[in-house]
Amino acid sequence: MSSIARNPRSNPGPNSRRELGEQSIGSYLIDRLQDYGIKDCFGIPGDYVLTFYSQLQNSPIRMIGCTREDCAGFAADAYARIHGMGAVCVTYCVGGLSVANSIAGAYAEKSPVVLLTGSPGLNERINNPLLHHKVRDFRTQLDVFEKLCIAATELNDPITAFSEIDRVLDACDRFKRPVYIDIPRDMVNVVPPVTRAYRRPVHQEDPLALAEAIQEASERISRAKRPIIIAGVEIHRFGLSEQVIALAEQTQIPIASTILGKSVVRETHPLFIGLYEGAMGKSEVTEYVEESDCVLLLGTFMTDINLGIYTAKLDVKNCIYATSEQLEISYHHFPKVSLKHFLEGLILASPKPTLRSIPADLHVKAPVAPVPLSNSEDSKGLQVSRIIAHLNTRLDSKSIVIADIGDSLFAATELVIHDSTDFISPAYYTSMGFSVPAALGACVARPDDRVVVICGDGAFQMTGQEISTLVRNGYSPIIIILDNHGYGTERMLQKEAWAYNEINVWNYHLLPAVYGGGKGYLVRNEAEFCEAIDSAWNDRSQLHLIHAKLAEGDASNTLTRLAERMMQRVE
Ligand SMILES: Cc1ncc(C[n+]2csc(CCOP(=O)(O)OP(=O)(O)O)c2C)c(N)n1
Ligand SMILES: [Mg+2]
Repeated sequence: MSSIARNPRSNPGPNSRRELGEQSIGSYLIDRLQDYGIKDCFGIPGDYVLTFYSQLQNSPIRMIGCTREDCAGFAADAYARIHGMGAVCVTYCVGGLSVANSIAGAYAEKSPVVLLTGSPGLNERINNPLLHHKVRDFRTQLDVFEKLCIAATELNDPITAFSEIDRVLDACDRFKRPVYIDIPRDMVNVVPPVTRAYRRPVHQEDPLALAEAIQEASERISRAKRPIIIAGVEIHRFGLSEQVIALAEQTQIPIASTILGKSVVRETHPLFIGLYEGAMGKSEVTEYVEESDCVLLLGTFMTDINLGIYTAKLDVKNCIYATSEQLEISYHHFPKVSLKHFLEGLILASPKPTLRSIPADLHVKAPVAPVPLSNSEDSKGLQVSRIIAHLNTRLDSKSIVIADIGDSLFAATELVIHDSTDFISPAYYTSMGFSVPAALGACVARPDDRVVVICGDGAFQMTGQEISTLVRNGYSPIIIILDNHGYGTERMLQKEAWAYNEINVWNYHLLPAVYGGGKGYLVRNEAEFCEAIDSAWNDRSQLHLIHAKLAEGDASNTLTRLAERMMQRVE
């Protein structure tokens, strides 16, 4: 996973400020985006945002045109997860409302995305005319994004515009959630009669609560005979991997992770024992975690998927639950304590729990190349678990794996993420179609890394056309489409074989010809897959699209276990 060292910024102030009456609202916004390390912006223009688009185009920020606004949103989300903050710029309502689902996902999974949008000029709104793209009234789009973002503003007043930009960008950085900035088109070039001396906001913390929390947590950890750390996605978002590893190494407490937090610590670390997913996960990991008398949940979201559809059995009285939003130790709540300061305080307090040994079957081993299947085994057809086993041996610290929703995600949990490989997936919000546009965001954020996408055929049919933008910009990701002619995950949740879970089967491997670049492969067995992945891995000159036709009824072990749990709820 990207270490914070690769994150270029953290709550910076402006580099330089101009004199009173010299800077327009649009230009100030562009400066401030760059202060937060934003170098690229995804989107699609439209007349209400053209003036601002032209300003962006003339700035050092690189504009990346996408095929759809929701794709631009997913790309910005992945860019933000890797780079620290991302941006998407779209036009009023037709663009904004198309990107709403991507922004909702960024909110749910804490990804700091700035949504920039234009809107009708204030002078055009007099007498409430029926201007194109308007829905109910001129505020409709703002109203929607006030619900989907941590902060939202319409820059409709020159006097407050600069401070509004600062307020909203600060919130994005602080809460790692998306924000919304709307510039009416006649405000972009307005030069406010003010200068803005940016002041870093002071976040209220309570040192007494912090000291008491550290003392209580430290005493509990020292008394523990079977402690465990469960590291969640916030550890990555807030750049705290080093602190979690330091705490684990100092106390020798074993570490598990959640699906959403997969790869927040390198999975070949000797203290790492695997993913904790309640009854959905490997039973050895589940038992080891649930037998604990002191569970440190660090930056973990208690979501249904993370907790194996709520099959996790964690006793609150044994838990220390620390996130950026709350700190609970057993039944005690500690307000105004920052996750970072809590972790740093615990490291200083240096608690000494009983050493907990890790059974041999929980030691995560570095992957070894799978033995090729015998002819009789291979006659079953291509299995997703075998694809994952082969991929496992290819990944290194320059790989970024992006898994879509469906068996792509469940099977990918079997990957061992080593060194600082990134693993990105919308594992909580679970919106299909994330992976291909997210690959664009990842390629833009880290062009030297190798991006590997694992995507179901259903998910691919939603947003796969973003391959076009990848080709246009000369990127070379490897995209593996798992073709089971439909919604395999949904099929597993129902006993009957419903036609609505079937989809039209495409010749995915022929798409590079349509998009004007890249190489396609059709693979039907393991030998063909190995040949294709060899060829793809060795060629960085173009995009590779591997159309993997799976054996009929194939599913990963994780999906099989999950389906059993979910069926009990769905039916
Ligand atoms: C945008 C969106 N629409 C619908 C769903 C519901 N859903 C979850 S998994 C799934 C099927 C996924 O099919 P595919 O991408 O082919 O992956 P598979 O399950 O076959 O591995 C559906 C429709 C969703 N999660 N997201
Ligand atoms: Mg499918």
